[in-house]
Amino acid sequence: MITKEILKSLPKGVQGPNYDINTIKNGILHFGVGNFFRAHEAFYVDQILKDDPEWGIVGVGLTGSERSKKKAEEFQKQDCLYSLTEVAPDGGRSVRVIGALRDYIMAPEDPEAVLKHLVDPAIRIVSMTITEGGYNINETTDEFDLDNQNVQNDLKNPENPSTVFGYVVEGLRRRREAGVPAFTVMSCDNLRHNGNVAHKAFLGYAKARDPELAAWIKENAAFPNSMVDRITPSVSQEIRDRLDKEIGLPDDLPVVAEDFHQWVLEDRFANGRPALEKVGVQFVDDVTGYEQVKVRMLNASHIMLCFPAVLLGYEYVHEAVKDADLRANVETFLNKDVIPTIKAPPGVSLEKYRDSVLSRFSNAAVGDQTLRIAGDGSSKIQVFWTDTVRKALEGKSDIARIAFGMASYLEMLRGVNEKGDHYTPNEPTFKDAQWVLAKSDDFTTALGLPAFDAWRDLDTAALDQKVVENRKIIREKGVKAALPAR
Ligand code: CS2
Repeated sequence: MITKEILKSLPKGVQGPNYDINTIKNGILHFGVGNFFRAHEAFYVDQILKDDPEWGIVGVGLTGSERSKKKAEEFQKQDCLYSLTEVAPDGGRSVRVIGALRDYIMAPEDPEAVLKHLVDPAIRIVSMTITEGGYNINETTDEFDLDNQNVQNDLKNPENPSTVFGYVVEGLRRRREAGVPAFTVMSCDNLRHNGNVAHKAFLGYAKARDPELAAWIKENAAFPNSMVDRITPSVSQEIRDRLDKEIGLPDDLPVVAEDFHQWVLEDRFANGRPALEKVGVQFVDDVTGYEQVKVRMLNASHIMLCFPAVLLGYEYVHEAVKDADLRANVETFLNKDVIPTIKAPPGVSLEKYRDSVLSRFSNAAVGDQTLRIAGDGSSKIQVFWTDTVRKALEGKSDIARIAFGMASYLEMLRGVNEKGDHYTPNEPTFKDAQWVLAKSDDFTTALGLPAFDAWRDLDTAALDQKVVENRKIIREKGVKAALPAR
């Protein structure tokens, strides 16, 4: 267990906070304290606290599951401290203890504690990593989904919320009433225009609650777009134990990440911000080009690689990218389907970006899991592939690789690989109805899944037929037999 005490005698080679954690004040509240947030936003903020101790972070977990309870206890026990191990492709690593997270609240246990922070004038940014599918946008209408049961519950009982939308809007209502300036809502999810999506979601909820409040939020809060990047795998008990042993730091909450990290952020804050430019965050007027490159190249090829990789029985991403056939398929996908339809931001070479992505996937020390990448495929396909699929359907590229990717995804959802091993596919947005479609024996039925809704206004007959053909080949002859010609 890491504690404040241990900071005084960290093992050799482990860097501790270069500031006194007892002097840090909280200026950010963050929803969704996952590994990515801990290796990314908290890592950046940690480096500015010495000069600017006003920006400590209060973390909030929204679920009340047993797992979340355990995590909350671990955070409390460790004074919210944890180690971040950054690993380079050559195996070199550096370890630091991050102190930026200064408090952790499990929202269902103490909703008022969250609201108290949200109304505190010292909290000037509310950030979030709530996943690509977490913004409750209806795929068909492209609007905030007011029919969602949890949203309905919050609208009926707005002063005692349970969703992120309910919390943020109630916090802003109380600020308005108390004459406290609004905060910035900063989405750090891998979405195109994540700030605009957040704006749509929070304003959608606010309008349904009280149009006047919505107008005040629109006028006073800010929703900057950002591009966030750092590969951060899941950490198993086995990895925890290994890290403890190798580093000599007993940590119940370690995070591992690649050495690469990038954050491009629009400089549109309502109520001040930390001087993140001092620690490498790129502030730009318009993040669109950067997001497009990141999401359509890195994230899109991650799932193009990992859906078939799971079927082939590869556990790790670096193993999958070593498979010459899978790698070639991803390269062709990038070269023929993606790069020709992307406009690179000034100074960015898409060819170099492609090579760096493939080399990052090869980083064996990261040990990233194919099942982590394949998880929540439904939301990821919509966000990462839609533009590319639409271009293909408009005749700008071949549908072969997309069809293979879709077929691999659907076959992957069956939960059994080519070696006959079973695994549990993770689709957090699926209800029973989606699982019924996914598990149907009929190869066409699953084409009705929401993952593919975003291009249904176009003529998809040829694509759908190809997906069905690919599924048959995968089922009868295996994934490799279905790989498109290069
Ligand atoms: C991955 C991302 O989950 C995924 O599909 O592509 O988690 C990826 O590792 C990060 O976006 C890297 O920044």
